[in-house]
Amino acid sequence: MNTGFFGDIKKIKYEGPESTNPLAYRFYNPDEVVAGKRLEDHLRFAVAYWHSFAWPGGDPFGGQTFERPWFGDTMENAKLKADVAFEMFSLLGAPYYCFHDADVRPEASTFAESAARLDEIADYFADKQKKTGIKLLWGTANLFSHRRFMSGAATNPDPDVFAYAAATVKKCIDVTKRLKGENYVLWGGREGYETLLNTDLKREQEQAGRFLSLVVDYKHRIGFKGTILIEPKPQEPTKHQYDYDVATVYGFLKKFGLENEVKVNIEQGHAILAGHSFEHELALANALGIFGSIDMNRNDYQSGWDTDQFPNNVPEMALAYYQVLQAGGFKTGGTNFDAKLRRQSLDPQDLLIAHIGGMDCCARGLKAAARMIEDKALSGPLEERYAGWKSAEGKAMLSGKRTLEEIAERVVKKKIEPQPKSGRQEFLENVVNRYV
Ligand code: XUL
Ligand code: CO
Repeated sequence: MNTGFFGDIKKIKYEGPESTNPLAYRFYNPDEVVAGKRLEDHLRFAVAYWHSFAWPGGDPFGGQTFERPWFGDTMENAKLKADVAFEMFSLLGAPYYCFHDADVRPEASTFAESAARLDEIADYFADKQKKTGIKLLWGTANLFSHRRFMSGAATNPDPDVFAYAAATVKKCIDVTKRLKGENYVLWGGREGYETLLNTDLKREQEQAGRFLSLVVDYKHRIGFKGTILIEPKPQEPTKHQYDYDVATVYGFLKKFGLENEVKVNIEQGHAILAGHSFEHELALANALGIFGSIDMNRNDYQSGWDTDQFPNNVPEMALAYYQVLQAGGFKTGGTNFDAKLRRQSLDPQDLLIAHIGGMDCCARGLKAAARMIEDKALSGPLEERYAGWKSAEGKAMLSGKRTLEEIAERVVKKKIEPQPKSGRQEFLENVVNRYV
């Protein structure tokens, strides 16, 4: 059944860089082979259910701007929403989608009834996945919108909330597994605090560690093969969030012995809020062995909150996908558009155009990154910069074969006086600009 929401728009096709058709891809040709792999298999695009289908267009100063025929709290609404969602995934040729429980079914008055509704929608999704070939990149639980979670989910002072959150995550992992989801995400929107005056920070960290251990343990017990991902974010909604950035998450995973079990889902906008560049977070996750997936959006660089805009900056994307490719590309992860329209973008077409632009921008970035790698445009100069470490003495110092005294003795004996060398930053920036 066609809902007619997108009128007579046909499946979006690749028309090449010269096309002026706003409903066509100019750079994303899913079948194009780049660095030995189809673009579709490199990028693994996913549409985020919440922004495109559940968000009403509100901001802190005003409510709903979007009028959607599925807005409302009934299961009929939820099914219409699913119909339109899968229509959009198909029109875009997006191979994946992602959702929270709260995005897809109306909340009921009891936990059991809410869970039954989620099952009913999961059946509906399973059927649509089978018919369209569209897959679930990840599932997750919304443990931050309802007022019961206002003081945290796993890190709540009330153990009943911890239990309720645990039951919710169990249910959402079950549903994710049933829908063959390739990952399960935990974003701790309320796992943090507003003021230390009412917060036992040490206890809350222990609660978060216990919660994650329970989740990992459950995943293995039911044989869920997907990756568990934590999504770092420094603040918003809570002032201080425990999963601040990649480095903080890694420290947390180490403390609880989970660094080989859990990876990170890195969001561009969250990196910016943490005072990092996206590529910094990606490079660090790769260096620490916890790179998993990305949430693709861009933040406004001036406003200081999470604006979740569709990406449109090719040089930024090139540097980001450079890191993704350096990490060996996505395994179970992918590129999830955790991005929303501006609240004045009312038309159904706007939803398509936003994703088309984002997908094109990512494709351009990835292609530029692949060319930089092929030409060793950055890795060549990098290798040269560290070449001294290939010397016998460099290797001996690094592998622990020299004591501090021996190193000091050699500096005196060999009269070592290091000569500074240019870091060539401007040269390298110009090199990147040749590719984008
Ligand atoms: C919030 C955010 C979430 C997570 C999933 O900033 O990014 O949508 O991606 O809960
Ligand atoms: Co996100």
